[in-house]
This record gives sequence, structure tokens and C-alpha cells, in this order.
Amino acid sequence: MKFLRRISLVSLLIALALIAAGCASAQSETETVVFNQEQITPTRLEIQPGTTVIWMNDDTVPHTVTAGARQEPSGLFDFELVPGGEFEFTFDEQGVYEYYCRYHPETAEIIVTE
Ligand SMILES: [Cu+2]
Repeated sequence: MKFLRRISLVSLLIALALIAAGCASAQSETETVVFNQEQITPTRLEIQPGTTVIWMNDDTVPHTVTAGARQEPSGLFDFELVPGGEFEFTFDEQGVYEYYCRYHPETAEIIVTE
């Protein structure tokens, strides 16, 4: 009986560890994009749905994170990043999300895979 109790305790611990691991992998991830020297790094970022992208401005001038193409903004987001500023957006839906800076020629894209 004592032996059985020990086995069930071990299996309970294993089950808890598996649940914890499952939660960790299901947790939303973050990716960072940096503006520096009037350039966006990376210009092309592939992410899974649910990922939060954080844009950081490491420059001495303001930039914008404006969704869409320069001639055709999508309106999804349009954020001014002051020097040292941050903006984050979570991408839940699959697709290709272009964005650009309204002040400079920078363009980049986020690809949300299946
Ligand atoms: Cu810019």
C-alpha cells in the first residue's frame, strides 16, 4: 500500500511537471525589433500567432511604426516612437503585415505563420 502511494505521488509529480511544461510552451512569446541609425532590424520577422512584437527606438530621432504600405496605411497601428521609446503589438492572425516609418524611408514586415 505504501509502495502504491509512492507510485501515485511520483505520477502526480510527473503530471504536474508536464502541465507546467505545457503552460510554458503555450505562453505568448515576444520578439524585439530595433530602430537604429534610421534602420529597422530585422526588416523581416517571422512569428507564430499570439506573439507580441516590441519595437524599440535606439536612435536619437523619433520614428513611427505605421502599419501598411506608405501609399496605403492599413490603420492597424500607427505609433510614434520617441528616442528610447517602446511600442508593442500582439499579432493573433496569420498574414503578412507590412509597416513603415512616416519620417524616413524605413520599411519592414512581420510574417505571422500558421
Ligand atoms: Cu524613421
